[in-house]
Amino acid sequence: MRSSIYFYPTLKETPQEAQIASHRLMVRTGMITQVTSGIYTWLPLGLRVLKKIEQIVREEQDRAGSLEVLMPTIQPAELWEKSGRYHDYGKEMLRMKDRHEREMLYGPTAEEVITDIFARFIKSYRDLPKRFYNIQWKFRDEIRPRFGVMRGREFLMKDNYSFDLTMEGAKASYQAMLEAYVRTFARMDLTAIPVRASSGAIGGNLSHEFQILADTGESEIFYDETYETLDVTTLTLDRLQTLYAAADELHDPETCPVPQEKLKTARGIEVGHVFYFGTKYSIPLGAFVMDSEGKQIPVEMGSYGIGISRLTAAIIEAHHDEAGIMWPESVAPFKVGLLNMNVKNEACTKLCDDMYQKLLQAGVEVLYDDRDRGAGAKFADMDLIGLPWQIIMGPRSVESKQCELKNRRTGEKVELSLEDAVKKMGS
Ligand code: P5A
Repeated sequence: MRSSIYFYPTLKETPQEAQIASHRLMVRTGMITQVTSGIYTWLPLGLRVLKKIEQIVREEQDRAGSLEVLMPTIQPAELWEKSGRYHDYGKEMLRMKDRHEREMLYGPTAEEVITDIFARFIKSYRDLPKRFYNIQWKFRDEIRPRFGVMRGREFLMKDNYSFDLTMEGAKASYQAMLEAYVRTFARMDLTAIPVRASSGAIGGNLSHEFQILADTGESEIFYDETYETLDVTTLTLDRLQTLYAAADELHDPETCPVPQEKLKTARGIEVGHVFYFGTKYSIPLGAFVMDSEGKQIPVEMGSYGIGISRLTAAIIEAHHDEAGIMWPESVAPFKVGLLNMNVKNEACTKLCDDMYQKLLQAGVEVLYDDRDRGAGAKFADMDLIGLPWQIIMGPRSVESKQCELKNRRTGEKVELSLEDAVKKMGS
């Protein structure tokens, strides 16, 4: 992509309304722009990141044996009356009426919709287990939307729903999702620790939040120091049950089993939340299957969320410095920025144009800064938007056929031939 035709309105100044680094950087790089409180437009650069995160989440959900569906954003109140949540959900739910005066809502989550689908199509234990997931916009009329997309009113969520015949089966589904989550966050260079949580409006008695440790996190978490040496990649639900880590609302200093000197406290960003709630929705919504003896059994369910739009901000909280963002390669909007330091020099521009074509041919995602701007502004912009690599070329490259390759994270710079730079970026 050529910068001259792209759209990423970068800002030098810190926007006043933004209190945390990720919000400031998302606004300053032109990734998002607010439409109204808690509601944003994703501009081209931000959308590329959102799509990459979404794709990683999707791949790991598929790998864990889940089936993707796309449920609507608008739901009928009727389904929520059946589950009993329509009145309980209160002001967080955005309610509306259609032209026939039927009560509708913008879905804050989709337990009712998916359970109703299950009830209509699946009748036998032979069809279990089943896991369906959905990547769709949700709306919650939060009292205090803040920190940009970190706590929005409209936000993108991955929500998975598991259906099993028995409680053991449901626990296996829960375990499969724990594993999928650890893999998902690791692919984004994030360490998210699962902590016990209350299940709030979703319900049930077993629930974990995945928290990324960050000073700007909204939740306070308390955990046993052994957590810090834990290998989360081999974490099982049983092991998790024996360890103490709790979010603020569940932590009671009186009953906490961890001695004071071993108890750590930190702030965290909740990027995922998993729940086991048994038959809370299957009974009222009629999701029963016939077991091997012909008996009608209500299915055992769980639901598993990931805040996809929140993750863009959480990744920035974990990966930035004073100059800007430092994207992990897996979610970077482009892998490399190509900087033409003198667009007025015809030979230099021709060489850069060729380099751009070669990078594209090698399948490299490249943002080519071909704008007529000063060197300082170009460097600052490229550091700000934080692509993992920068290839810097100027009139000297015409003679030498060399460029400078800079690693955004380490700041390390090497001189190498144009050919080698293409090879390195393409591999
Ligand atoms: C699990 C999937 C649920 O809604 N039902 C379906 C369950 N869980 S949850 O914890 O309420 O939300 C799941 C994740 O969504 C993100 N999230 C938000 N992101 C941005 N702005 C918000 N206002 C917001 N609310 C929730 C979080 O990452 C949360 O873990």
